[in-house]
Amino acid sequence: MTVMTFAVDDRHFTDYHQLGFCVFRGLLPTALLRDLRREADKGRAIARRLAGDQAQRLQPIQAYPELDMRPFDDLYDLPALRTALNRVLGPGFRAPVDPRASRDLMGVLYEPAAMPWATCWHRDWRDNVPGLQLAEWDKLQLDTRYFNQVNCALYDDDCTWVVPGSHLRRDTAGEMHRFPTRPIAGPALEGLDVDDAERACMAYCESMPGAHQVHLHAGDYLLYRNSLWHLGNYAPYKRRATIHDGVMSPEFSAFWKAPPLHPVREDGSRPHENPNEAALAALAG
Ligand SMILES: O=C(O)CCC(=O)C(=O)O
Ligand SMILES: [Fe+2]
Repeated sequence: MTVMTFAVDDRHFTDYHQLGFCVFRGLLPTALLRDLRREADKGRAIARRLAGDQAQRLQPIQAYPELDMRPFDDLYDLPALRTALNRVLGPGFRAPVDPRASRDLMGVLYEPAAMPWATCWHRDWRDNVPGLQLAEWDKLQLDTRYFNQVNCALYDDDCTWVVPGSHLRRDTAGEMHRFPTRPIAGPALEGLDVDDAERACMAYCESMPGAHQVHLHAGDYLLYRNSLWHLGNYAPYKRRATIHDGVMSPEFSAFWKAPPLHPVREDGSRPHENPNEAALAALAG
């Protein structure tokens, strides 16, 4: 049996624009998958040495000379990937997409060694960068030169959950009521053993209206808008090595390097805006 080779089509374009994500199924050739696994598995040991048992990422990988960057560069140079990114993102970028423009960001996501864990539900930047000027994020939410993120799975990966279509709109009443305050609370795991923590994380994932679990197979490439509601849910027994990257335009690179933050206050913090303060007050009547 030969492995099917990936080719982009209209479905990827419509999924990305309508749902906020699309999957390039089986993008990685087997030889490249093998080389990437070898380097990513070395990276897991480095991440745990540096950050302990609960380490969940190593980023940027180019900062670790022990890792051979060649397979990661081979991924960037895959003709099928360039073609696909340009088909899906090219019109919005108004210029050819340069996959390597994110080389200084590319990382790898790993499973924690000891305890289950889930990130909070969030839209990146808006909810997880305290101090961001949300009016600026609002202006860019629909601009496809910004907020493009990648999870490329080297092992089967069902950690990522999304709310399809949420990248196109503001929060629904159900979403606002589920997470009325900032910072957004993650699952309550304090004092739980490994099994209870796993169940609590899953209940948290499912508690979001419209939540959808993304299932990636080894070699799949997920392109998504990190402006949609999403999270990562991790169990120690689910081996994970997923390349985590952006697709950077010059505009998004500039935003990343100097995000629009509120000025620092006297106490050294920046105001963490609640995007729904006015809407929640209006709903409460
Ligand atoms: O682990 C994942 O797939 C998602 C991670 C994530 O959302 C984040 O790091 O902001
Ligand atoms: Fe995120």
